Amino acid sequence: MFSLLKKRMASSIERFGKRVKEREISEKDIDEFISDIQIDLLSVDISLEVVEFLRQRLKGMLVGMSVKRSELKRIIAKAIENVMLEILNAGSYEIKSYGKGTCVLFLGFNGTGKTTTLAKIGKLLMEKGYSVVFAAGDTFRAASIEQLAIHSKKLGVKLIKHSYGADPAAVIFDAIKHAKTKGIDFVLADTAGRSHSNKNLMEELKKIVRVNNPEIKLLILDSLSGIDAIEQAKMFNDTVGIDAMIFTKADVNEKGGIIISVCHEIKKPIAFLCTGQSYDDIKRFEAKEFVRHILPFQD
Ligand SMILES: Nc1nc2c(ncn2[C@@H]2O[C@H](COP(=O)(O)OP(=O)(O)O)[C@@H](O)[C@H]2O)c(=O)[nH]1
Ligand SMILES: [Mg+2]
Repeated sequence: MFSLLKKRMASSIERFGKRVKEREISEKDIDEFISDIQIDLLSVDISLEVVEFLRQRLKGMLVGMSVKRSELKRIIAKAIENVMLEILNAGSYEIKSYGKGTCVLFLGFNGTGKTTTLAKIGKLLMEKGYSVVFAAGDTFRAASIEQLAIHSKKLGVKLIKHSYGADPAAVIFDAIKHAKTKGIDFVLADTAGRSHSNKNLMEELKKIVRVNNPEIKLLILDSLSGIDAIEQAKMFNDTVGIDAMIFTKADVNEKGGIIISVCHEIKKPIAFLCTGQSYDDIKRFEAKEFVRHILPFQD
């Protein structure tokens, strides 16, 4: 998982250590370092905007600094770590209860892992002692209701569903009503995958939010979708405002830079990383651990 940058950046940092000629780090040293590393950053889905931000921050932190040759590598690695942590500063995110019937909406493009992640979070919440109900709010894609029904059976969770073609706002409304009546803590609401080209589906999403006023809106992003995820995040955030993001398929992604690019763009916290297809393949996102995992030379 996410090991590509570590390998590629290591040699650029080695070269930086050899290249700095004077005792003081100059602007030119940083520019040369950025040119050296830019392709590697872009190749792991770190956006140009992040590359420029890194250049400016490294200059601000390091230009004029007198450093022993033996220290150079450690100092630049540490500075890069600090910039990455600054970008991920929105921090981690915990799903909190806002009282009975707290509604958590799962949003995203087709196939990003909304339904699978919803089931994983259902299990996590139940392990914490909460009760949950699922709402089959994807009434659009064939077999989506059955897919959620399988999870609901396996996990022993009640499923509120209507038929295909039904209004998802109404399905979720019924689920919230059910939860409030029965004293159930969380409604986990699935939704259909949608993109900006589906104008009707985007209008439908606004209606879901207007009618149900969900306390928590989670955007599910496929980490394999590369820099497309930046546009997806912007679109959902502009349309309904999201609370936090979840990146899936980290288990089959060697890049990981997309997480930094998206955070730089929309400045929202990351709740979880998903690392496989089983219920337990989900872990809380920890910025420091993530940054140390993707960068070389961290102590
Ligand atoms: N390897 C891997 N596959 C995942 C992960 N999350 C979801 N998937 C798979 O991605 C596919 C689409 O998932 P689904 O939940 O149906 O996506 P949805 O269309 O957004 O609801 C399924 O085959 C899932 O098993 C993950 O973290 N890792
Ligand atoms: Mg689905």
